[in-house]
Amino acid sequence: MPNNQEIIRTTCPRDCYDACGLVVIKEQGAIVRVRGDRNHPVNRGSLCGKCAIAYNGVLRDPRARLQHPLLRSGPKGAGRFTPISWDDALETIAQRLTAIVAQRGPQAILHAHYTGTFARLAFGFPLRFFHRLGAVEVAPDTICNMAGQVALTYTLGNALAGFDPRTAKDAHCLLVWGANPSTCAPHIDRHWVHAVPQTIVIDPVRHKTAEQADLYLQPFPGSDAALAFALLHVLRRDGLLDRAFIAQHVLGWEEVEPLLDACTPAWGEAMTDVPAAQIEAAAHLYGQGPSLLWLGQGMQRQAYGGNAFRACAMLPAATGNFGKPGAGLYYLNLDGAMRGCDDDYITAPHLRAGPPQSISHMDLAAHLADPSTTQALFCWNINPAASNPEQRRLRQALAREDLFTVVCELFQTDTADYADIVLPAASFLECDDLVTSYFHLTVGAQVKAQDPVGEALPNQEIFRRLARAMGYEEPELYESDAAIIAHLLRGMGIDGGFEALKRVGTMFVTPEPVLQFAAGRFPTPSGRIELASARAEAEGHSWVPQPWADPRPPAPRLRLLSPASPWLMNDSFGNDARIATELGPARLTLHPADAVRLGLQEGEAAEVANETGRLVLQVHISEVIQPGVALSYKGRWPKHERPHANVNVLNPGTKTDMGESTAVHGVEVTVTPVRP
Ligand SMILES: Nc1nc2c(c(=O)[nH]1)N[C@H]1C(S)=C(S)[C@@H](COP(=O)(O)OP(=O)(O)OC[C@H]3O[C@@H](n4cnc5c(=O)[nH]c(N)nc54)[C@H](O)[C@@H]3O)O[C@H]1N2
Ligand SMILES: Nc1nc2c(c(=O)[nH]1)N[C@H]1C(S)=C(S)[C@@H](COP(=O)(O)OP(=O)(O)OC[C@H]3O[C@@H](n4cnc5c(=O)[nH]c(N)nc54)[C@H](O)[C@@H]3O)O[C@H]1N2
Ligand SMILES: [Mo]
Repeated sequence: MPNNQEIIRTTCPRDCYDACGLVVIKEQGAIVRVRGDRNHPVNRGSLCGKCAIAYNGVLRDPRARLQHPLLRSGPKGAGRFTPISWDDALETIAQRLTAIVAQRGPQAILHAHYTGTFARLAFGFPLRFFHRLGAVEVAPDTICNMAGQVALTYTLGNALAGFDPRTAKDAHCLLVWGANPSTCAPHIDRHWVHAVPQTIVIDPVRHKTAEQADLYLQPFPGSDAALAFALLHVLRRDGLLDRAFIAQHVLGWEEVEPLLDACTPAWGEAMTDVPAAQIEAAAHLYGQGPSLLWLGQGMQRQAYGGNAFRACAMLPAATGNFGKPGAGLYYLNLDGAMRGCDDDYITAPHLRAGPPQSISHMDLAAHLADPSTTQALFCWNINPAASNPEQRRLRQALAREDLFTVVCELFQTDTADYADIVLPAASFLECDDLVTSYFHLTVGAQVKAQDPVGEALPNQEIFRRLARAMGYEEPELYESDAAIIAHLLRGMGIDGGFEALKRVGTMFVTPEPVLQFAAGRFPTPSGRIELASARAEAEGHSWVPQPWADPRPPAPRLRLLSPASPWLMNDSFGNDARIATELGPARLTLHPADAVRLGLQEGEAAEVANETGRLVLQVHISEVIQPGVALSYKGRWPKHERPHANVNVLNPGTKTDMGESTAVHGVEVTVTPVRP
């Protein structure tokens, strides 16, 4: 190492399964390069293409970053602002919020946030402020994964404590169902997924992980519950059930079992388009066990995604794939208790005066359009003008002159264009924090590598200052980052605190793999796995999961999937010039048979439309999908597109059966050629 070089080891806090280790190289006090950390157990030195570009591009480019607080000086949405001081910005916000609270109560203030950064403090500390304020929260997970959480909570009692990935060394089979590790967890895909002897992928898109799987099943979107029942039919028929486990741990099997009679492989094929022979093969592979089941977030973004998740969760229950090495189900490892991470300490819910109040993201546009319910909107760690449904209606609502809007951001996003005041946030390279992966049971140090650009501040400091401007007195609102980090690491049993963690970068919180539900007790009301759920029934759902598949879109409509792009991180990095080159123009992938039927050729423009909106996309023809399905990636910045919109202009914001969550993969569209 040249002696003018300094190396800082840190952790990537993006909303990604990988939580990679990074090395920041500085020369003469300035960052010259960000690359992967060779010592990190997940990424082992490499870095995905998108972060390698953006962390050496737009994220560190002061001209691209917000550097000063801004006050709107043009019409809403025009993106015209003048710099103001932090004091003036915070004073203005405090005055407006105080006046709204006095006249209308805090329930007239909405705040929306998500996982722009997933670092523990930058993600959670601002909630202390909003709890004290009493604002209405736009329930964060309703834009992403809430249906699956509700379904798995009914069934297992805890949706957020999946198998420990380290148990894979004892697994015979991994079933990846409705997840795309090759894009969304690229290093886990490379080093973990394919280390299990047999892999099965079930996904309407033949992505890279599917391509490399031992067995790939391609169901029509929204038909997963039927597929789960057909798999169970074969498991039962061929003697692959664990009857002793069922008798001891499963509630409601006797009510599910009669439903299986009709769910033959031939029926399964008719319902899902998956050939009967593949259904049999998948059941046999999974049934041998020990088997791991990874349920993806993509799969539950369907109108009956909750029912599909309840149905899929029957597989490990019926085959006894819990409580032993190499077995289990994984959705999200977010339960703080798995690591001893005291999440409530970070967010301080006790600062709330009344019961929590929230709305679904699916209702955001409607709420914002209505002055009688909503007077102010605060967005932080989120870019709803790009990521939310009903994009056109949302933009109209955001243009409301009397809606006081504050956006706390790194960049001048589409959402920031509608702000009255923009607050510049520091990036993860500019402040200390902790990163916990939602896959591996690790904790990593996010280490400050440079001062924030311009006058930007970490989220935590912004909300400490705002609390002061509001005249709040609770000491929780002013606690330092260092004190919070030290408290959390003590809880996780990390000897030596942040300094010790910084030296290694990332640690596993327990030395040995944790066995999922090892004690054979499930945190449901009965203590058993509840296929039959009184809670589900009381909340308006079926008593047991049902062998349903969504009706196919009526011709000539196609089912539109808009999953993650390998080059974008949600909407983050959509403003990086090199990423834009990798992305090319916004495309719509069609199956060759649909392209012929629609009279469309590769590279031609097509209008994609439905009742909610329209978009012009460039046609790409590929057999990664089956006929009747179209594909266009999420995450482009609307303001960089012509017309000013991304794929969410087509999303009507339909709610899932459970959790008032997003059914974005249930969108239907017509596609027609655009010819001069
Ligand atoms: N069509 C379609 N739409 C979708 C989806 C889909 O599959 N299809 N997926 C949905 C899903 S799963 C999700 S999670 C959402 C995600 O949607 P968003 O949450 O809107 O997207 P992100 O890009 O994760 O983060 C939003 C912003 O956080 C900012 N940010 C990053 N770090 C910080 C920080 O430290 N402080 C502050 N204040 N801001 C920061 C980034 O600059 C970024 O603009 O999109 C949803 N939208
Ligand atoms: N590169 C990159 N990585 C990311 C993100 C990103 O935007 N870009 N986003 C992050 C976020 S916020 C999240 S939530 C995770 C998401 O992680 P994943 O859930 O793995 O990813 P998604 O792309 O949302 O969806 C996964 C798959 O669901 C499939 N799917 C859609 N409908 C159905 C269905 O009806 N049945 C079945 N079986 N499958 C279906 C899609 O075809 C897609 O391949 O990834 C994170 N990682
Ligand atoms: Mo997400």
